[in-house]
Amino acid sequence: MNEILKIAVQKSGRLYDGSMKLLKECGIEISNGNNQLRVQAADFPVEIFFLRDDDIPEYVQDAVADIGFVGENVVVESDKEIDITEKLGFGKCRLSLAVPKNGSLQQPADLDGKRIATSYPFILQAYLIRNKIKAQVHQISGSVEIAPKIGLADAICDLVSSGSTLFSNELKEIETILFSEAVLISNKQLSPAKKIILESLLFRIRAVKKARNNKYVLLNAPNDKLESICRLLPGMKSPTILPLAASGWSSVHSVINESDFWNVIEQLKEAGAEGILIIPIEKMIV
Ligand code: PRT
Ligand code: ZN
Repeated sequence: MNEILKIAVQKSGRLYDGSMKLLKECGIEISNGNNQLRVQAADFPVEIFFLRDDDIPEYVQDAVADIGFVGENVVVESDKEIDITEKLGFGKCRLSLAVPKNGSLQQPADLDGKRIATSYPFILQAYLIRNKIKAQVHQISGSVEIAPKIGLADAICDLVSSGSTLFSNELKEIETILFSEAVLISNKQLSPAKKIILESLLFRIRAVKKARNNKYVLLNAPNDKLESICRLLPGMKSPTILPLAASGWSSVHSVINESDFWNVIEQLKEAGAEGILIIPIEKMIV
């Protein structure tokens, strides 16, 4: 029988859409119209298992699934024997300590002797030991942000993304304990055949991630400005330069990184570029 790689994905919740989008962009079409627990892809040797995110590390450790897409926060908290193989670039958040906005607690050391509510007791306890803070950890499974208001705790340790939950509960962040995003985790004893499928999937994931982080740029430049413009656009190897029908002008094509995108565009304009077009890239293989 041909091998199939079993992938665990969150059944519903914050990571579901990002996981399914990534698989789709990797050319893996899954139809989960009937809300099934497991679905086989038609065009790639993988089977998707839809699970609660908290169960994914254990299932991957125990080889119920071969790999999984899950938040790094859940992986670290679960402390299972698995490999973190790739960061996936979505589901970004941070696990932070937060305290009442107008209270006397200002910094982590002030938490000595205090009570902290969290759904991440393992990560929090390790942080407290590392920083020699003697606080009581109260494990609660949801709505951690209301714990100080109802008198259950003096501070919280919870996930933050936009910060609006903290804001509306009159809490402020005083320390980030962990930065997290969705990661691909793998079982430590994959068969050689499964490793080959995983390598092929990783190749596609990396091409998608790279494309998301880059944009294709097309612009017109007077020939006497080409040198300075090309210096701003190293591209994958070097920019492509094609003559325009109008004499003395060229069209320059290249790739720029999302992170310095606006900065580079401004510099290109200053250097004499005109008619700048920015186009999303679907896949990028270097
Ligand atoms: O049902 P299941 O157990 O599978 O899902 P779940 O309810 O345990 O998890 P879910 O779907 O809420 O989150 C899944 C994963 O998404 C988490 O493990 C994180 O890796 C990631 N993630 C990213 C977040 C957030 N951002 C996030 N903001 N998970 C939770 N939150 C919560 C946070 O706990 C707090 O209540 O959102 C609130 C804060 O958000 P802001 O935007 O107001 O700061
Ligand atoms: Zn969960």
